[in-house]
Amino acid sequence: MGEAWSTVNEGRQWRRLMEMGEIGAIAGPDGAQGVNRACLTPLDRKARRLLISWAAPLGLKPSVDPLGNLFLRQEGADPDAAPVLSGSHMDTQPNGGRFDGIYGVVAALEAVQALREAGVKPRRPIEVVAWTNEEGGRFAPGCMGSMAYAGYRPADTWNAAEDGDGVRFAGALREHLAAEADLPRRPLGVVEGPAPHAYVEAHIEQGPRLEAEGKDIGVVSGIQGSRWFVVELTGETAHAGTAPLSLRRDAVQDMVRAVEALNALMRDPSDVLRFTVGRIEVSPNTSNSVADRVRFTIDFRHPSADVLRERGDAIEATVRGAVRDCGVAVTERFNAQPVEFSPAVVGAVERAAKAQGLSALLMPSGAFHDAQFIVPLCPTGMVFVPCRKGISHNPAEYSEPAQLAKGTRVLAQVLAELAG
Ligand code: HGY
Ligand code: MN
Ligand code: MN
Repeated sequence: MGEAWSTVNEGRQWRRLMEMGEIGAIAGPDGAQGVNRACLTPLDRKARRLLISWAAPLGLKPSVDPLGNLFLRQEGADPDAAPVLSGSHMDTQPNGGRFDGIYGVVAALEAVQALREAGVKPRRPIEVVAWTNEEGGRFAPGCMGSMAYAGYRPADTWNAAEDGDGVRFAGALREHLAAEADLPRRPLGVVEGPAPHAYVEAHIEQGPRLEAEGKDIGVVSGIQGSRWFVVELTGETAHAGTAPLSLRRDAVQDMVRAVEALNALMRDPSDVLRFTVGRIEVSPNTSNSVADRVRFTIDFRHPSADVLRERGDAIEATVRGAVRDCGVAVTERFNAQPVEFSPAVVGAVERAAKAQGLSALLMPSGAFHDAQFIVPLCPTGMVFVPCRKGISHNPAEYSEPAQLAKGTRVLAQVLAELAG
């Protein structure tokens, strides 16, 4: 089996990643090149067609489910056996990099192609998967495709979610499916179809540890929990030059009070807890009118389910206690509990790295991934590769061709083992 992974082709994988990076390319600071490729857009569909064109000569059959999740299936010796799934997402942050998500999809295709070229004929089918809307950048929350696939939420849960232009998720999905009407359809995940035998996702670490500790491979033990909220404050607009401060109902001032109070709630001297207010919308958003509406997001994460529950459940009361003049609405948008990956897959990743003479670090993931929602369905795990200075969600995101190939060789060996 050792030679199976050696046919992973570093150059081919790198060229494919660079070609994908041209679809939605953006210029970042200091000459960095990033990607802005939101889900369910023409750019997203252009990238999917490119992926399908690489898979076609290998005889992989494309299919799309009701959430737009894209599958490329390689039949196994036993076509009735539950498939092994491997992939990630193709959508990016608006100010994203060339590796987050897409690396896991391209690596899964490369691993399947390498196993074919090594003459490996797995017993189980292997399906390369690209999940819809992992990032949650255009439509919140993230992981809609994998959550619906896993039956974690009904498929229509997010129909009313709107993007910055007021386009609803349901409309964007309908347009997307219509544009891909030529592709075969398949039922929605385990809601309507068979559970996979196992799932493995390759991804850049999106943190600094592997590079700092000089390790080739991250053997991912699990993923911390994430909770997303939206806070809406409703005050009263007024003339900036005439309205006395004592009479104002200023939504921005109340937002400041709320964020200050949340900072106190989320204080963590050990710096394990993650708390981010990353998106703020103000109206009327002019310099000489008092703001009557503010909507801001909360992204709160922690590895402990207890901390996630205790502090997360205190968010609404903390905001209400701090706001002085405005109406308050707090809505939870996303709740991903911490997960531990299965020893079967974690062990397979560890063994493959060892067999290939690669240094490895057992570590949790700070970023969430589609794998988080597949855990309840089947043995699930991830393979991390280092990225430069841990930079991600930033055009400067970068990983070396050789590092990415090492991750793909480990993935190929794990897939060969799981697919029998
Ligand atoms: O936000 C996350 O953790 C993921 O990278 N979308
Ligand atoms: Mn990702
Ligand atoms: Mn991401």
